[in-house]
Amino acid sequence: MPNYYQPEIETASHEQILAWQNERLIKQVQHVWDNVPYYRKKMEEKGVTPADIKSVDDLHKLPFVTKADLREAYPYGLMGKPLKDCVRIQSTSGTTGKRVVAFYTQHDIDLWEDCCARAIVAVGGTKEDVCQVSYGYGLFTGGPGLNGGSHKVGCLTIPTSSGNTERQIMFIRDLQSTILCCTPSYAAYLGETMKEMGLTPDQIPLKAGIFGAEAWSEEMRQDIQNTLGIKAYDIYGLTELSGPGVSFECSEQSGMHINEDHFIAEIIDPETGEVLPEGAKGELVFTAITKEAFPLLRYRTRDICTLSRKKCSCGRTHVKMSKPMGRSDDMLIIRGVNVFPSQIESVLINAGYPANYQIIVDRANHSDTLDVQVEMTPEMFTDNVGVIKKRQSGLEAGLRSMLGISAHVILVAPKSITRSEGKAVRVIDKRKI
Ligand code: DLL
Repeated sequence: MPNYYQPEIETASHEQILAWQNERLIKQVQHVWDNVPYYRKKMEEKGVTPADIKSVDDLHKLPFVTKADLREAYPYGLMGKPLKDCVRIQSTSGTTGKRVVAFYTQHDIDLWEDCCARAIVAVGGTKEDVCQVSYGYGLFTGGPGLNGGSHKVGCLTIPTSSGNTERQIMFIRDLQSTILCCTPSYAAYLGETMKEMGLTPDQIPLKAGIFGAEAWSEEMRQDIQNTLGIKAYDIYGLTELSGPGVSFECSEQSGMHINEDHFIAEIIDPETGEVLPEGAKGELVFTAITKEAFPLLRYRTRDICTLSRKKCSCGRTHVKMSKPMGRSDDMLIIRGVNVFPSQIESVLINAGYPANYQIIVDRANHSDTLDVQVEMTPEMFTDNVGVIKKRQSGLEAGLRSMLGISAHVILVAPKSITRSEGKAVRVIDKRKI
């Protein structure tokens, strides 16, 4: 028997979902027109008024909102409610430029936590479970979002936040945590530390993990599942739209159901802005149809993925998005070739290396250079130069066939690449400096 948090919504017919979307979109466009002068101006510039939006079919008439708009309108310019009606802000972890600050009414928080509760129930969570939330708390949405969802499900919630890895493991064992929520790179690090402590998967009570906030490959999923002895599920979201729980994986573990009663998804060509048909790869765009305080319409996420309406064995009817294959602004162009960090990760993990790597792009003699530093596992560690050279050239051949360009691989000692407790830093592009 599959588990749903809100069965009547999660398994609603496509017609019902469309009816909700149409009704909420019309209302939301009017709300934004009346209360967000910044976006109203954009609509006026495009010659659109609320009267032109009669259903989801008219969505394409609306202007996009981009990160540049968020920066320009920072901090209050895109708010749909007066500050006195807001109860919380969250903010992105962005390191360049102005941070995104998102506002929430109590109602917004309530709906966001429902989305996170759906994700927890989808991995088998019930009030019998102990849910350890090891995403960062504070301005980052990971901790607060999953914390709220876990409360709604009625799990015993352990708000460890990230960091202090040995204490995390102590709580997992002493308090018998069954569900772990953190970034996939931190989950991998926890697994590595447990192994070093001599713990085997059967000594760890965890059964499921809800991992997101950064891209991770199928290979990394297998790795985490094996070391922790759990099922590892993906969860996606972004601060601009609430946080985690915009979409989540179910028992099929093949793509994430988008909560379509709250978010309308489109895939566009990132170059032209043209809406692409189902199944095409492109940039994900979201329209938030229930948010009050920060009601973004047609927000360009920069995440590249595909959508699928194929029937899902879990019984959920909401459209599924693939794992993001990268961000259009994360994509590296090296010697004219498009390279996504996830492609490099697949090659490394397929060859038996851990997901501890760093990609360093630079420029020498007017040509781009691509170095990939990869950690050896303790088992493969050796100081035999011949063996290391052979392994490096093996990986270089694998990367050349995956990427179509050559890369220089440097194998480094175990544990020499700094571990992340939140989102991992995978790419250092020195060309921009
Ligand atoms: O990362 C929200 C979140 C927290 C999601 C915890 C899942 C779990 P931001 O910091 O605003 O919000 O970053 C949003 O992170 O546009 C994607 O590029 C990336 N991202 C989020 N989830 C995934 C995922 C949170 N499952 C940005 N796979 C998004 C790949 C992801 N990338």
